Amino acid sequence: MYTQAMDTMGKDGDARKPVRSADEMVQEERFEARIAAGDFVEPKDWMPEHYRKTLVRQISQHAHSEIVGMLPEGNWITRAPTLKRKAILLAKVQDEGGHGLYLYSAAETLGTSRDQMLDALHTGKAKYSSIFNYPTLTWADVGVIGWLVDGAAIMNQVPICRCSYGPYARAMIRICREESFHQRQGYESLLTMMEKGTDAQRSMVQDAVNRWWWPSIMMFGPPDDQSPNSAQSMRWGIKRVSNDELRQRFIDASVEQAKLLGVTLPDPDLKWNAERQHHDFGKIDWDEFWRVVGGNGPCNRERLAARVQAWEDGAWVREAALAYARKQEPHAQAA
Ligand code: BYC
Repeated sequence: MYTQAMDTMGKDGDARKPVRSADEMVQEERFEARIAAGDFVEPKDWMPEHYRKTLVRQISQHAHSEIVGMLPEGNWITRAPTLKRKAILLAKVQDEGGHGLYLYSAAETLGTSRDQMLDALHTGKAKYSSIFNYPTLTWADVGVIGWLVDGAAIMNQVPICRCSYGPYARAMIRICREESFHQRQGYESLLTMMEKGTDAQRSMVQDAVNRWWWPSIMMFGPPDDQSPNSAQSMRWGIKRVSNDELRQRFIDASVEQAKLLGVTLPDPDLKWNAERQHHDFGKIDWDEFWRVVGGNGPCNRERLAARVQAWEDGAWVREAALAYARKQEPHAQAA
């Protein structure tokens, strides 16, 4: 996500903003009209450079989140309590890998190679979701990730199925279907522990909820008035619903689910506001959020080191695939 370069591109008052030709201005007007009409933009269509860069930033960050997101839960595959839970968890973690691949492919259609995106991740230039920098301490964390983290992901991602960029929107349709299964399996696993488990298991669930609640509501990003990318992304139909509105919808839905589950959400200020027809909630610790986004969360170093190690361990696979492709080339040309 080459963050600074992208933040400054094409903003008003930027001395480096290129002077637009008459042709470009016409193309830009046509582009804006298509966005206003709700048309999808496709890879070969003309698009403003800042639109392209915003998409590469968001889609690659999203892809990185999926593959880094495999790590906290992957940590529990060998320790799942039953064969059924192990099979479910294996399938879920594999799905996340698949989501990463659809998203890298969607970002590649914008002209950035997968190697460039992965290099940005491995060198710490690219962001990925803050949530995956927290540790999974007990088996209940796996259920809570399904319920809250995948639940937050769905809330954020369903509107992206209507994103103005076609390949991203289409990738999100399949991803959302799979995320829905992920959320249900998490909730069902927690419900089983709450209804049929021991007191120790019930307190394990409550402890996991206490640790994941605040990081989950931070996933939606900074408040709207401190979100530098929101206004333009909303105008371009990349984002359809604002960070704060999605966060509020998620909180409202989670309160009801927590009641059914029999757990307490760790926020003494959480209460129904009849006038707003929404739940009020306590102050979010944005210092913690920015610390984690800035690389100083509990597991940032461990997560990045695991991804770099996986990349290095996979070098022989990439070399073998390239050697095989080179070997096949003369046959392909002859055919
Ligand atoms: N963590 O202007 P803003 C999953 C950054 S995968 C880290 O509001 P934007 C799952 C933001 O990038 C879930 N950074 O930005 C996988 C920006 O910095 P840059 C991932 C964050 O883009 C496996 C700066 O803060 N979902 O669910 O308009 C297992 C200012 O923010 C975060 C997606 O990626 C964060 N939480 O809005 C289980 C969805 N929030 O880039 C589950 C797609 C903000 O300017 N992405 N930042 O340097 C989006 O919807 C939007 O990019 C966001 C942020 C709402 C996340």
